[in-house]
Amino acid sequence: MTVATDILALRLDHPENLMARHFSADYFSGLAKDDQARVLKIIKSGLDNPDSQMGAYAQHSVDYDDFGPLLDPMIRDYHKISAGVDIAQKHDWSATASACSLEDIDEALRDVSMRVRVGRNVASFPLPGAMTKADRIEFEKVMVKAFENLKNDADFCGAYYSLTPGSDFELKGQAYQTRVDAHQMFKDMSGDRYLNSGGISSDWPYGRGMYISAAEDFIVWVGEEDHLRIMAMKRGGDLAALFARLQVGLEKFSALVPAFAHSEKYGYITSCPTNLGTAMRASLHMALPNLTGGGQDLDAAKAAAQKFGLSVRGVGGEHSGAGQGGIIDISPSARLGVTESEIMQRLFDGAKALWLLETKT
Ligand code: DAR
Repeated sequence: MTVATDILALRLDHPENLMARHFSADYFSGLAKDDQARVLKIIKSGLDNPDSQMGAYAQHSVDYDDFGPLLDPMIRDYHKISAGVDIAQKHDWSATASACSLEDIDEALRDVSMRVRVGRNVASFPLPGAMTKADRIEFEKVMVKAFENLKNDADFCGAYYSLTPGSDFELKGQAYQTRVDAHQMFKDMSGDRYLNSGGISSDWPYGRGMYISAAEDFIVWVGEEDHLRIMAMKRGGDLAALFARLQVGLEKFSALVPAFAHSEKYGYITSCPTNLGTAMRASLHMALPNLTGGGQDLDAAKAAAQKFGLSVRGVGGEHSGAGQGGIIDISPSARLGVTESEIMQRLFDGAKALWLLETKT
């Protein structure tokens, strides 16, 4: 059996696997041997895990340009951008200057859990899937230097916790688990079969850690699916304040670290093509007991949310179920071809539409 025949079979059994859907045996066979080897690493996750949605993780920032005939159709399919439309990612945070509060929808939404994160990868390092253990340790050292500076900032002072065994900042055992349970630290990546196949969880837990502000409302993950996941979280309803917190923290942190991988076309370069563009995921938790059948039926909420460009997941992250009382995590699906301000507005509009559905049900 060849890769091409394996993928053809995969395409028939798993039509949702975008890598299998768009893989071209002719294109692949026309590549030089070393490029074929690079492509096999990029698509390994989709081959090993037939139930993949995208089925590929870039290994180097240049992969998106070097293997455009393979990756661009997958990216367009996922992000719903047709073949004839130019992709030219723009960035705009200006909406954070205007009021945008969930309380304007309903008083009952004045105290919800909100989070917004962006992925970033430093251009001078391989993407996480291709990093060696030495790369991961070196990368963390570069970030620790930046955090030493951030600690001196009145608004973002905090502490760094490392998962690297023997680190001066080592976080382990129950202290680690407490941070995971609080949704502040990421869980053990070595249990994720997709990330394992993509090389992203290699050398776990070396080179991994998190910076958290004293107020515990600004966090930087080091060494997760992207080099960095930079996030702000708040309880309340003030989406503009949440986004502004991230915007300022991101500006300050970005000034302390080497340049991020970015392209005119795809915006911020990420491991997973699903995160390209803004690389932003903005979400909030809403109790929708009617729409979720008391938390038993996430699919019903997913179907309702999809109409408003929202994706739904459980409150425990990707692949988790609804929480107590039908609490779910809602988030605008679009990352590429929309700006940061448009994502904030879509989250507000989507939350309003779902809330109206929930309260009239
Ligand atoms: N499991 C991979 C990733 C899908 C999107 N989620 C990310 N990137 N965390 C798949 O291709 O299904």
